[in-house]
Amino acid sequence: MGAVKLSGTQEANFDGLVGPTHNYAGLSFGNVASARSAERPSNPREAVIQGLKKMRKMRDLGLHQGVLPPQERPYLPLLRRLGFSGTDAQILDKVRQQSPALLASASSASAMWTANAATVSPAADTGDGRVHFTPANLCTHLHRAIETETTARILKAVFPDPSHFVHHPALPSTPMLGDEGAANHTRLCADYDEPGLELFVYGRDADDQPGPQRYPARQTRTASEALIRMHELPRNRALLVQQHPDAIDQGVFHNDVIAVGNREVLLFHEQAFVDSKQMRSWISTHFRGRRRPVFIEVPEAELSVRDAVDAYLFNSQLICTADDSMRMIVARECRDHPRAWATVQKIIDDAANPIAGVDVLDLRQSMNNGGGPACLRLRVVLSEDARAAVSPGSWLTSKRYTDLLAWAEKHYREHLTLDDLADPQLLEESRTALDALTRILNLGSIYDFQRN
Ligand code: SUG
Repeated sequence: MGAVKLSGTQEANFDGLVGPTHNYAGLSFGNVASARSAERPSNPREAVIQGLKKMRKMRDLGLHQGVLPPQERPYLPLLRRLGFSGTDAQILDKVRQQSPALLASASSASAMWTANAATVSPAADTGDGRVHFTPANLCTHLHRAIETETTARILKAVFPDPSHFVHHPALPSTPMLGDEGAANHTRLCADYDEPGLELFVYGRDADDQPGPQRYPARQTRTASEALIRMHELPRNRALLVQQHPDAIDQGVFHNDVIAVGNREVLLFHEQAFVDSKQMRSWISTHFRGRRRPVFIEVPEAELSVRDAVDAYLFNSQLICTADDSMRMIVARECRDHPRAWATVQKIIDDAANPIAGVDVLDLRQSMNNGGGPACLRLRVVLSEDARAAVSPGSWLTSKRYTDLLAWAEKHYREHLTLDDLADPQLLEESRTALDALTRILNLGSIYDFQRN
C-alpha cells in the first residue's frame, strides 16, 4: 500500500462491506443475475473478502477509500412490525414456516451495493456549497426498501459535520417517487473541484409515457426532479435523461449497468438512452472548464445490450490516477467475455480518450446477484477539508484493512443456503460481528439491536 494519495478535491469511494447473511434468494425481478443465482449456496466470507480486496486495490492506486458497514439481518424489526411475535428464535421459526419469501427479504445483504445508498451532489455543484446526500427509498423491492432508515443513520455518522454535509430525508416511499440513488446519477466535470453537470437518468415518467413492458423501471422522473431541487442544483447544470425502455427489458435494471461517467468521460452503450444525441449536444453546450467532454458510445453491433448485461462492462469504475489519466476497473466476467474484452482493449488503445489501463477484479460472489465494481461503491467528491471532516474510522487504512480481514475470518460463514436464514445462531453471529465492526469503524451504536 505505497501509492501516493491524490491531493486536493478528489472523488472518494465508499464501498459497502458485504454482510454476514449474503445469500442468493432471487429477490430482484428484472435483474437477470439475481434470478439465475436463486437458491444457490453462497459464501459470505469469500464475498466480504473479495470486497475488501477491491477496496485495498483502490487504495493502492492512490484513491481515497472509505468503508460503509453492512446492515442488521435478518431484520427482526421488520418481522415484528409485520405481526410476528415472541422471542427472536420463535419469530424466525414462524416466518420460515409461514412466509419464506418474507424471511428472504428480511435477510438480504443488499446494502452492500452502496451505489444505491444515496444520491450525492458535490459541494461545487450545490447552491450552498455543501455536499448534499439523499438516501434512496428503494421502494420497488421490500428487501431494499428496508435499507433506507439505517442507511440514513450511517451516512449521518460517517459524514457528521453540518458545515460540510447536508442530509436530506429520503423521498416518500411510493411508486411515483421510486429512487435508487447514485446508480442512476452521473456527474461530468473538467476538474473535480469545479461545478459539474449532473445527469439524472430515469426509467419511468408519467403513466401515459411508453415504459418497459417486461421488467420494472425503478427510477422515476418525478423523483429525480425532486433531487435536483433538494440539492439546489442550477437547472442549466442538471439534465434529466430517459433510460431506454428496451434496455430495462433486457435486464438493465439500473443505468450503471449500461453507462458510467467520470470527470469529462461518459462511456455508454448506444441503447442506454432514449435520445443520446440530444443528451450529447446538451452536455457539449453546457460543459465548462479546461477539458472538453469525451463521449465513448459503444454500438450494439460491437457489443449487444445482452452482452453488456452478461459482462458488466459498463459497471466498471472509471478512476483518475495521479498522472491525470484514467483506468477502468472491471469485473473478471468482463475479461472472460471475448467481445466485452475486445471493447475494453479498443477503449484503452484509443488515444481520443484518457482511459489508459485496466485492472480486473474477482467479485464473483457479488456479481452473482448483479452487483459489479460500480454497484459496490458510493462516490463522494470531497475537498481536503471535507475529507478531514469524515468520521476518521471510516477510511480504509493499512491497519483497518488487516483488522477487517481478521474480523471477516472470525465471524463469517463460508456456506449459506436459504434454509440457514432461520437459524437463530446466524442472527446471533451477525449481531456479534456487527457489534465488533462498529468498534473497528468507530461508529457508535448505529444498529437497532444496539440501540434498544
Ligand atoms: O438491487 N441485487 C441488487 C443489485 C444492485 C446492483 N446495484 C447497482 N446496479 N448499482 C438489486 O437488484 C439481489 C438479491 C437477491 O436476489 O438475493 C439484489 O438485490
